[in-house]
Amino acid sequence: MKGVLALLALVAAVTSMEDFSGHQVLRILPANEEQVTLVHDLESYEDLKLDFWQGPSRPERFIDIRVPFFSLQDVKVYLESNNIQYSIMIEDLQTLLNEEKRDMKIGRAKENARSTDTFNYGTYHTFDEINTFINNLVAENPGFVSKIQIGSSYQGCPLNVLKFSTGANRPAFWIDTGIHSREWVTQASGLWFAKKIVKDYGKDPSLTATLNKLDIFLEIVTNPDGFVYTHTSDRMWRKTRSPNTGSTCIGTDPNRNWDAGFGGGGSSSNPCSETYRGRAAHSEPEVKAIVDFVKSHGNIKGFVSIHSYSQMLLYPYGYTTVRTPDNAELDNVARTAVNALASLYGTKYTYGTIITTIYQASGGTIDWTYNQGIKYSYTFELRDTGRYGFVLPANQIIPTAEETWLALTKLIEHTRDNA
Ligand code: BHK
Ligand code: ZN
Repeated sequence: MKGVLALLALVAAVTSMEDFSGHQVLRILPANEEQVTLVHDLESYEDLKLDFWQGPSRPERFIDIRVPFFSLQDVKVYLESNNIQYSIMIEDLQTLLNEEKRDMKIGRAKENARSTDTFNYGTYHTFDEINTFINNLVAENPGFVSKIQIGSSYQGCPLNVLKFSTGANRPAFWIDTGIHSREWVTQASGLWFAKKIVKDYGKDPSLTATLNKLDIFLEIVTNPDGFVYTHTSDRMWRKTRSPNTGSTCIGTDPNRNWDAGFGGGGSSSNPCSETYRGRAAHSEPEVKAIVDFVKSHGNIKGFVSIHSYSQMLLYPYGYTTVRTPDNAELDNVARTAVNALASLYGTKYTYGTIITTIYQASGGTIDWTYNQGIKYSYTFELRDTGRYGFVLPANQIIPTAEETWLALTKLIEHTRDNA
């Protein structure tokens, strides 16, 4: 009986994963304001179950939308009858996800997760595997690396932050990855950064100088509930997993939940939207934990929040077109950083303010940190530019982390030398 139940539970677990067979990702290129509006109107047809991977758009700027199989004909007819240009970026999303799953199995077979030396950085990992990695890294580097729990997620997962420190009470640099759970290359890069810091300290003169002046904080799984959900139920989950009163839709966009232009343009009041801002600023425990940590620390000088995809390096603001008083400096540092990034594999990044480079977004992380006085506040959008989007093949994890580290290093060095 027990065996039968276990088997049933297993079957249920296996079959509860969302199936994306026949789902396509379309890249749409509106030619003018009228077409932009027409594309955005698609969002109001909730029955189509569209998932805007990138957007909103503006004329001549593409927008990527995941379209379920059952809506494909309707959407394509709509676009064609309105003469809106589009192309198919991903023919069948499930095919990519099957490859991803297979690569994870191969990747796991190729690692010994008992040590961070034999850990496989070139594969995707689960929340449990990442927590084991964190514990191992701390155990291997006593007196240098520690784990701080800054809070708990809505579902009670620990919000773990790695602290790299060689002395007491230093000013600090913060890095977070995975605040949007489906952006898997970011958490994977975070793991690589953690090991890179440990390997280079005492060997690389610049990082050594940095850690003799600054502490580094790194939150790898910033949205654990969402992350677990991407592994168990829906690979394309972006938001938190907190319920919303009066709606059956789950989750808040943790990058619209901060108290910086909260509720403004580029955020939604609809709990079913992927950019739902939440019932109030800092309503999400995952956000509130960072807010409390930043405030109580009181001496964070640089803050980088890492997303994917689009290959961009962004700085404030996202909620307003008003330039910050530090615009020229932030722009110069961004240029230096993206040039360093490109020097390794030629990967091209654009850079600029959030609102001019990507789109208006209110309640975003780095607008809040900047307004708190953290001048060097940046957001990355890592690889790629849309060929694979959120399903970046695992063989790109290490190259992505390596090149991003070069840019991150520029941001950290500038913070070290100027803050
Ligand atoms: C980045 C920083 C601040 C505000 C918006 C963004 C763009 C980001 C978003 O929240 O809409 C795009 C995204 O998730 C894909 O990483
Ligand atoms: Zn994101």
